[in-house]
Amino acid sequence: MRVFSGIQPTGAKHIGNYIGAMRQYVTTQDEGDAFFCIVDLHSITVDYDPRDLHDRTLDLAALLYAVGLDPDRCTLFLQSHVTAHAEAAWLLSAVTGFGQLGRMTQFKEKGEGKEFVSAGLFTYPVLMAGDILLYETDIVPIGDDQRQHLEIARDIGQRFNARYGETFKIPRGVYPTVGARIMDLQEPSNKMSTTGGTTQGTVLVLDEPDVIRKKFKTAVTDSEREIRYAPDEKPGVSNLIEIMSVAAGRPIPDVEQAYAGKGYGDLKGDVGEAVVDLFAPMQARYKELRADEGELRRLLRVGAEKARQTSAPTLEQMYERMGFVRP
Ligand code: AQP
Repeated sequence: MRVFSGIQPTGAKHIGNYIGAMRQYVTTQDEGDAFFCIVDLHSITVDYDPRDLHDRTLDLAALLYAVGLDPDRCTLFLQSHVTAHAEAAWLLSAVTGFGQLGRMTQFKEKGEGKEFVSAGLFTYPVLMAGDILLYETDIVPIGDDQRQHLEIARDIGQRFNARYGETFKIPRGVYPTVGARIMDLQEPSNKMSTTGGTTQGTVLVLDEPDVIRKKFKTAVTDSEREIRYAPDEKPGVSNLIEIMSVAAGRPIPDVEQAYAGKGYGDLKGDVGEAVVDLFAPMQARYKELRADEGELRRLLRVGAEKARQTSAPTLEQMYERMGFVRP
């Protein structure tokens, strides 16, 4: 079984990225032949700083190894190291509807009120479709916010197959049963987000322990003061229960039961501690790995070579089926 997922190197990664995506990467690397891609080409679709992109890319590689990706059990690589991704995006744009791209929620949200909206922000899902389809992917572990993009990737693959003949395997998304959409601690009706969230409501994987504790202590809940899991009615408390469930490795009903009759302060304090304990070993490994940039670059070169070999036959087939004269 082939696994593929991508993650952007812009911005510091938060607990939503960890719970929705990275945690699933770690488990799926043992369930199949797994490819994880640091999607640096996607990061230039919104305003960004080139120096920042450069450093964050290496930061993210170190972080992914630190949370448990093993270079012997999966392939981690940079999207820009494998030119097939950019080529596939152009070819797939021939079978992507302009109207469908315009309906993407992320495009609308990220473009709203901006003076400059790049064409790349609009065509982003085409690049993402290529990322996934090139690898004959069976499953894509992602958070809930990527559902719409995965759907369009499937549509694009199906349209290509119908127009040019069976070429792509049509992948399915895999979402965590708990924590597929972690919410901002300060604005619990919005998802925790790199670009759209509050600083105090966004818990970073690399935040200092005291910063993590404080962010949880000041989390917004509600006035009812009853600890109960009901995401629609009580988004703040339910979000804390989900995070506790993942961080402590306990099912949601267990967490609910453990806090029955207790106050919000107890829950907030304990979730903070559980997250500090969860991230502490990852933070220590991150520091070690990030210090050896030569080794990080070497591992990424090995990953890119494997990704090139795996994606090349699919790209070649695309060119041939589309009628291009090959060299
Ligand atoms: N709040 C979240 N809860 C659960 N999963 C989440 N993911 C993102 N936010 C949450 C998942 O993380 C993976 C990598 O995301 P990304 O950084 O590559 O891109 P993104 O989705 O754009 O990240 P953000 O933080 O959500 O940034 P904004 O809001 O600025 O776009 C994906 O699998 C995603 O589902």
